[in-house]
Amino acid sequence: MSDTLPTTKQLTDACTANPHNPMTAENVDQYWKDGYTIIKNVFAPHEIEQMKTACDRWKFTGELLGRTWRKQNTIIWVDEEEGKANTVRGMQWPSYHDPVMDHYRTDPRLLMILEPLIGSNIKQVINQVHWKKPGSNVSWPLHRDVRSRQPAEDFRDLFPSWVQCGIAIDPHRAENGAMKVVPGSHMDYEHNPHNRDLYNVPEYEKDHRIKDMVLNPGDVALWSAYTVHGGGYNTTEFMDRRLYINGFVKAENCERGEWAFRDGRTCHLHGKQALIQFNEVDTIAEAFYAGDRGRVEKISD
Ligand SMILES: O=C(O)CCC(=O)C(=O)O
Repeated sequence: MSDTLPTTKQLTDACTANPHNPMTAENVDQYWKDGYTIIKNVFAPHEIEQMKTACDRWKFTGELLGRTWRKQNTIIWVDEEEGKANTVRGMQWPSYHDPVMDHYRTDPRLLMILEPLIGSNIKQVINQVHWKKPGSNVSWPLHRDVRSRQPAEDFRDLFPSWVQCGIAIDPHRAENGAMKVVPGSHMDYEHNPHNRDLYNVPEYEKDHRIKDMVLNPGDVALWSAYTVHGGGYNTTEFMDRRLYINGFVKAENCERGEWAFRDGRTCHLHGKQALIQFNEVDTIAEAFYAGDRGRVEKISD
């Protein structure tokens, strides 16, 4: 594999320069070696309360809308099942309309976590919430996120340039549908974004390396574009499972996305929306229900 990874000295220097950095050299090392890492206790309980309330407001908005709805880059995915109540299962880009979600997507602690991996000029392509309602039929079959970094030409040198960050809002345990991860799976094949065989990989269910990504509220999980992961079902009766996901990329290697940090400074969202995953962002300005336009708005990651 031709990707250039940082040396151990570079990793240690990057993390020890600031003693308050929640990202340790061990985290950085584990991220490159295993394809994922978990940084404990990044966000405090009162901050998680704010995110929880913001997520709940969006879920309620989705319930009021009742069907999958989009306004430019912002989309709320609502699953409709015959004879059952509709389920709000995810949304993208709440941050255009929500100062709490915008605040946390650009939190300086995220920059401290990201900088040793992808530097301090960073764009954002994913700003997403996943809900797993207790007892719902919602799961994420095992996959690699490279499947969604399309068109591949717009994401150069994806593996060392891209990091996905999941902020746990609820406890994540096997029984409420915690994400599963396959450590080392990012090194199983050559990093070829055009190789569709890498995208959806249910066969990894039987891989001996698979484990639950056990998280507590406020923990941040990182995984790479080539790390196999996915999520099971929430089989609990009462425990929700909210996950706030932000996907970041080295700005110089990506043609898409909103700025998150420029020369290490926070960039808030304003003005014209950037091209991210909704290719008509410049031509369809109004809000619409996907069904009314015969559009298939498949949930993506
Ligand atoms: O929410 C989950 O459990 C899985 C998330 C996931 O697999 C993804 O965002 O790619």
